[in-house]
Amino acid sequence: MQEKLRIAVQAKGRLNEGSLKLLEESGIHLIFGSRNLVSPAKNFPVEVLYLRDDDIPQTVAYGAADVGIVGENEVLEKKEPVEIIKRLGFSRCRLSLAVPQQVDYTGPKWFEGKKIATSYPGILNDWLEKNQVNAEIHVINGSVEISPGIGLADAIFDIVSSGSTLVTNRLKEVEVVATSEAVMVRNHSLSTTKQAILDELIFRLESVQRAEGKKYILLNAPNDKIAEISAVLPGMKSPTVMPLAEEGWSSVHSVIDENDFWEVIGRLKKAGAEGILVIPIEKMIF
Ligand code: PRT
Ligand code: ZN
Repeated sequence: MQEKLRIAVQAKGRLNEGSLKLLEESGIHLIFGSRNLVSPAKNFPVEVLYLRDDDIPQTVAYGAADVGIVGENEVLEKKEPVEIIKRLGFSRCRLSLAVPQQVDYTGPKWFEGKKIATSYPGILNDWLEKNQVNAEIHVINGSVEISPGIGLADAIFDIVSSGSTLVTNRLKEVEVVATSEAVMVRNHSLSTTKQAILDELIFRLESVQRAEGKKYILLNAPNDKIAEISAVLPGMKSPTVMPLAEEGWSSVHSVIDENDFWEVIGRLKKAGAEGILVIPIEKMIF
């Protein structure tokens, strides 16, 4: 039987959907059984192992999985010897210290002698040491944000995304200690076969990532305007220009960035472009 690359993903929670979507977009179609712990893929030598996110760094470090998709915060916290090979751009958040809104925060020294509730004692401890602050770390799993309100702690150190949980609990963010996003981690020693599968997987992921935020644009233009229009279109190389059946007109194709989209469209119209079509791009391979 052919060797398979085993990928650990979160079984359920915030990372699950993004992780599976990324694999799907990379052409890895999983076969889901009922209550299966492992899903093989239909057409690619990988299998997916479902775990709690907290267990992913260790599972990859010990080699029970070869690769994992996990929040960077868990990698930072667990300090397992895994290597981050790709930043995946979803589940972005930050790890911050927050204090009750009425506190007059003066800087890191405010935390001296205080009690801080968190599920991330390792990262917090590093920050306290770096800032030479002695504080008491109170480890709790879940509902960290309610601790100051019920008198369990003076402050919290937790994940913040929109910030609304802090507001609801009358807390304010005072220090951003780390930022995080979903990352792909790998075990240090993979067999040659597994390494080759991983290389192919990374190649596919990069093709998908490259296409994100990019649009394919087609437009018609009179031949004497093509130079001006081409100057507006950055594209991958120079735009593709093809003659139309109608004499003196061409069709121009290129790739544009979604961020510059409306500005580019405006300039193209001004330069004489007509019949502009914009199409999503699934993958980009150079
Ligand atoms: O069961 P398992 O252990 O696998 O899951 P879990 O409950 O530990 O993790 P889960 O699914 O909640 O989160 C998985 C990962 O998503 C985290 O490790 C982060 O990398 C990332 N992530 C991104 C977040 C958030 N955004 C987030 N907002 N994880 C948690 N939150 C929570 C946070 O703890 C706080 O309670 O949401 C609240 C804050 O959100 P805002 O938007 O109100 O600021
Ligand atoms: Zn967890």
